[in-house]
Amino acid sequence: MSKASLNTVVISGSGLWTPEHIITNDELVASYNAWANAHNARHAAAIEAGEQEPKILSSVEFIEKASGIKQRYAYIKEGILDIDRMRPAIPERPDETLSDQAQMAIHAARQALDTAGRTAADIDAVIVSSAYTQRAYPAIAIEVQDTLGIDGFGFDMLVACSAATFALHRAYEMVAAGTARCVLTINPELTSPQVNYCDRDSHFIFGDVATATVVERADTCIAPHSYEILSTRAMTKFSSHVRSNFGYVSRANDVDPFGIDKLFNQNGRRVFKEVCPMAVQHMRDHVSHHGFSMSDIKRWWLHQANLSMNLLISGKLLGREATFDEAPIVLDRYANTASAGSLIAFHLYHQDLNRGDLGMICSFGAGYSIGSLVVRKR
Ligand code: CO8
Repeated sequence: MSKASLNTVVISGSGLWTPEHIITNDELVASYNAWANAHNARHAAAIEAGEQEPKILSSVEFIEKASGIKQRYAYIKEGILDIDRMRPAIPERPDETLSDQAQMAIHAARQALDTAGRTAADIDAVIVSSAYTQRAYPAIAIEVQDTLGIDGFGFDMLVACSAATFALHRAYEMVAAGTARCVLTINPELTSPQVNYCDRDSHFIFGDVATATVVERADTCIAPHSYEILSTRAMTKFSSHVRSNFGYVSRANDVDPFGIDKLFNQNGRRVFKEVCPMAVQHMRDHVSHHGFSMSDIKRWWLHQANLSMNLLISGKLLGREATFDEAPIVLDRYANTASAGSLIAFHLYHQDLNRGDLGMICSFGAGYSIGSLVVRKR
């Protein structure tokens, strides 16, 4: 979009809802190992006969070293560590009750509205964007819109780990073009129902959280901390190396809609190798497009999937190791929260920047997909 005839657009508020339940690596590994031992005992004869591979045990040391993750939050902890269940026990809610994701979304949305100094009356559109939505329709966004008393319209969108930045792109375009004055984007990342807690390679990766962002015209902004969006950029490149086949067609396929391939699964090594260079190139090009150098960027609010991934990417961008101040890390506490990671980092670490400071918000993940925004503190 040419900026000539467009409104100047800012991020004026952000919100973060953190579930009250924590699962530490110790707890998770103890549960997985107890499950694996019980599985191996149950299948001892087949394992002994060489007809089946035994389940190998998980380790806290591996998880922390390979990922940097020390704990994760769970929307509902009950059931996840139960070796006879290995998934959260989330009761189905009646249609008259707020859905789980709408409830998560509303906490974060209210905080984002407060920090922007905005009320429901100021919002023209609500976008709920995340790696999954718990139902197809009515849209979670419309439920949130109704609960908060917002006029206008709402819709849901899915772009896996880039859902939050891609939603900010849509919000930016609407506000820039004048089709909305103020847009609320929300990312209720309820990942735990899709984690295969019986898979040693991925049982530790994800956590639940919700983030929200208010995007509005610069000339209406009254927030004490706001960031002009200088530009947005997106790219996608098809890959099956991060995949979930969960979907409504399973019923017609006559297959188990909750089978192993329907849950999150990945070739983590391949993803690491393929996504890191793409993300570096993407951000380098985006920053350079403005005539800025990488050292002009005061803060990199990066996707939070893996600590080594973030250190590698920020190191390649800066030509040296980035400090916490330059590229804050939240995944030790939050784990990978799908699309919310970069916005958790933004929410927790943005108020200390000075007027004129430049920042980059960038997410990368399944699809593959990469979304970024270059922003400047006002
Ligand atoms: N405990 C002990 N050892 C283990 C474990 C474990 N839990 N798991 C694996 N190992 C072993 C392996 O067997 C292997 O052993 P060996 O060398 O003998 O073969 C060794 O440890 C090394 O294994 P890996 O090569 O797999 O380990 P890595 O160092 O590559 O680390 C990671 C694995 C952490 C998965 C890493 O590759 C990674 O983080 N990659 C990036 C992944 C990524 O960013 N993916 C994007 C996912 S997010 C996304 O886009 C999806 C959005 C949807 C969200 C939905 C949520 C449900």
